Amino acid sequence: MKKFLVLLLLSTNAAIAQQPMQLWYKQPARRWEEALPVGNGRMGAMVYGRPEKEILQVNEESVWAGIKFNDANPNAYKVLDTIRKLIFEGKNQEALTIANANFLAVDAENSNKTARAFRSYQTLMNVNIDYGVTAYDDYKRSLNLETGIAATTFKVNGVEYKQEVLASAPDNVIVVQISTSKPGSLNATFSIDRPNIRDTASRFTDCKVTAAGNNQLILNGQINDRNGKEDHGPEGLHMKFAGMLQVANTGGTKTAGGQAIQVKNANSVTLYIQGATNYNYTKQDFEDAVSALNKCKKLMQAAAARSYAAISTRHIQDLKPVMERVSLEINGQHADDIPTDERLQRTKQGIEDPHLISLFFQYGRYLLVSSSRAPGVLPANLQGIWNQHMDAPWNADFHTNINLQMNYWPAEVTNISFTTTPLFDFMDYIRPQGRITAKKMYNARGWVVHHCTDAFGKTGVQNGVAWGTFPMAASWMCLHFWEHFAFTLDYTFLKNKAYPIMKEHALFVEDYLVKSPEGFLVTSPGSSPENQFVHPVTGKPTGLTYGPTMDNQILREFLSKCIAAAKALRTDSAEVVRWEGIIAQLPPTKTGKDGRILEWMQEYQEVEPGHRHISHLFGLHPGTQITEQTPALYEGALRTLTGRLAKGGGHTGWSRAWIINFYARLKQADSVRSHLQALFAKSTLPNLFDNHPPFQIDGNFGGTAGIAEALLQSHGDYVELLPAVPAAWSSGKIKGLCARGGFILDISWENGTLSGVKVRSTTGRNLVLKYRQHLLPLTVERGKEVVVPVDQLL
Ligand code: FUC
Repeated sequence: MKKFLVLLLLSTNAAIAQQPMQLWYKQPARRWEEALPVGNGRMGAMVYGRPEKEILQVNEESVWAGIKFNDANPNAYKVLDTIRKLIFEGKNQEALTIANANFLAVDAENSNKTARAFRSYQTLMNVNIDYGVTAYDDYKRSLNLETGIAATTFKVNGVEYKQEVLASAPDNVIVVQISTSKPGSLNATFSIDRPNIRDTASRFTDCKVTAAGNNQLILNGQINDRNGKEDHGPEGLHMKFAGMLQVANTGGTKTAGGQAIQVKNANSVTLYIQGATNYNYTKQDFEDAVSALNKCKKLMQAAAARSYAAISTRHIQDLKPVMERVSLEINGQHADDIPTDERLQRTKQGIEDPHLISLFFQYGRYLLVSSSRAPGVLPANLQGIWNQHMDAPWNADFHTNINLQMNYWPAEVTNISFTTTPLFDFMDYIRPQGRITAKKMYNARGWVVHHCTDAFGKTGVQNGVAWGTFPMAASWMCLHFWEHFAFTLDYTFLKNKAYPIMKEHALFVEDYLVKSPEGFLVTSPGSSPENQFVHPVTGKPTGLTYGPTMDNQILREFLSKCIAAAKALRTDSAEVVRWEGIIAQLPPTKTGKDGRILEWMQEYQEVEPGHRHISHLFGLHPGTQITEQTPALYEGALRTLTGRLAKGGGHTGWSRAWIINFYARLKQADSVRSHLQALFAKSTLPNLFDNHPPFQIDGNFGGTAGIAEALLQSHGDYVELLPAVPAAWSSGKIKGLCARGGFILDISWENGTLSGVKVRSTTGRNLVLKYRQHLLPLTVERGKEVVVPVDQLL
C-alpha cells in the first residue's frame, strides 16, 4: 500500500494552545462550493466573503416546488400477484413490463397522470452587498465551528473592514454585522434577488422585490410550477414564500431607492435576514390561507428587536457548548497556520494531515446541528439545508435508500442526539400518506415509504420501478428510532414515539412478505438499491426481483429491534412471537463461490461489479449481523469490499464514507485511514462539503460517523475502545463520544496503546469495556463518572 508522507510541520507540539476549530482562506469564494455555510436548522446561508460584490445565498428549509398528493399507484395491487408469480418463475422482464405500467407514482386524484419525479427544494434568495471596493489587502475569511460565525476581514487604504455572519437558533434569524476601523467610513449598497425574479426563456417570474420605508427590502412570491420535458406533476401557482432584509446602521445615512438600500458614512451596519413560506410541516403541505409574508414580517419584528451583540451572545451560548461536547485530537495539537483549501490540496498530494481529520470530523457535527434542529422542522436533506438551485441535483430531496439514513449516522455517537427530532417528526408525519400507499399499492396494513420522499411526504414509487421499489426504506428508517433509544434509554420516547411507529410499520412487513419457492418469507417485488444483475436466462440487466440480501438483513434487524422494544416496554407478547416466527423464515445471508456475500437470492453475474451501493453489507454496517462472531460472513464482507473496490467502487462521496464505516467494523484500521484519505482527495470540495459529485452532504455525515466508528463501537454486547485506529494516528484523545446504553466516554491513547478512559453515565449503569482482547465489566452510577484503571484492559 502507498505510504503517506507525514507532514512534520504538523506533528506533536504541546506548546500550542488549544485553537478554535475553523475553516479559513486567504481569498474570497469564487464559486458556491468555496463559500462557507451557516445555518440554524430553519434558515441557511452560504457566505462568499467577497469585498467587491458580496453574496449571501440564503435558504429557508421549506421552499419546495410541487404540491401534496398521494402518489401511490392504485393499479399496483391489481397486478401484484401476477408480478410476484412471474418473478418467482424467473420471468423478471415480464414482471417489470407489467410493473412499469402499474407501479409508478401517479396523481390519481387529479390528472391520473404519471408524476415521474418530485419537484425541487429551492433557494430562497441572494442578499447582495456592494461595498464599492475594487482593491483590498490583508484579506482573510473563516468559519469558526464553535461560534458558528463566518467572518471576513480585509483592508482598504488602511481601513479595516469586518463582516460577521451567523444564523441564530435562539433568535431564529440570520444576522450580519459590518464595521470598519475608521468611524463614518462605511459605504455599502444592499439588495436582494432570486433566480426567478427575471423572465428567462424557460422560466416565469415568480416574485418581486419592493422597499418598505428606508430600511427594509421585501421579496414576495409564489412558486410557479411548469413542466418541461418531463411531467413533474401539476402545473400552477403553488407554495408562497417571502424573504426580507432589514438594515440598521449606526452613524451615517440610509436611503432606499428602487430595489436597494444605500448606507453612507456609517460606523457600522447590522443586517437582519429573514424568510418564511406558507408550509405547514405537520400537514406536510402549504396552506393557501396563510400569508408567507406576514409570517416573515412577524419573525423579522421579533428578531430585529435585538442588537447584534445580544443575538451573537445568545447564539454563541447556544452553539458553543454543543460543539464543545466533543473534541478530537490526533497526534497532538497543531498550529492552525495553513488555510483549509491548501490543507486539502496537500492531502490530495498524499500528505496526511491529522488536523484536517479532526476539522472534518467537527465540521460534520457542525453541519448536522446547523441543518437539523429547532427552529427548523424538516430533517437534513441531500444538501443539508444549503442549496443554490431552483432545480437541485436529485431535487435535494430525502433519499431513503441510504442518504437520509447516512445523514443521521453521526447524530447519536457524536453527542448531538437532539438533531434527530426533525427526522423523527418527519417520519411520524409521513405516516398518513404511508398508510394510504401501503393500502392502495399492496392492500397492506401499516405504513410504507419507498426509496425517496419530498417535503410533501410522498411515499409512492419514484424514478422507475426497478429503482424505486424499495419498501424496506421504511424498516430502515425505523431503526433510527431504536438507535435513539439504545443511546439514550429514553423510555418515554420509546413508548410514545418510537414503538408505535415501528409497530405500525411491522404490520406492513407482515402483510408484504410472501413465501418464496424455496419456502422463505421474502419481499416481492423488491430490489437491491439501484443495482442490477445479469439475468441467467435472458442475459438482460435485471433489478426487480425477490428477497434481495439487503431486504432480508434490514428485516432481521428491524424485527429484532421491534422485539427488543416490546420486551423493554413489557408489552405485545403475541406480536413478539409472530415477529420471531418471521425472523426464523427469512433467507439467511450467504456467501458465493468466491466467498463474497451474495447480493441476491442466487449467485448472479453482476452488471456493474464496482457499484456504489454495497447494500448486501448492510448487515455489517449499520446493521449488527455480520461481526467477529460470524467469521465466514465477516471474511465474506471483507472480500465483498475488496471486490467492489477493485472494480472502481467508492466513486461517490457517500459510498466512500460508507466504506470507511465498513472497514471500521471490520477492524481494518489502515483501510479506514486510506479511505478517509481518498474521501479528502477525491470527494471533498474546497469548503469541505462532500462531493458526490456534485455537492451532496451525506458524505460529510458518513465521514464523521466513520471516524467515530474507528474510535468507539457499541453495537455488540460491549463498548469497544479504539477498535480501528490507524497506526499512523499514534497518539490522540477523543472526548465526549456516546455509547449505546447511556454512556459518554473520553478515551486517550499513546504510542498506539490505550492510555486513559473515563466513562460518564447519563442514564446507564452496567457496561462491559473491550480493548483488543480484554474485557472489563464496569458499573457506573447514573450521573457519575468513573476513571477506568486502564492497566486492567492491557
Ligand atoms: C442514490 C445514489 C446516488 C445519489 C442519489 C441522491 O440514488 O445512488 O448516487 O446519491 O441517491
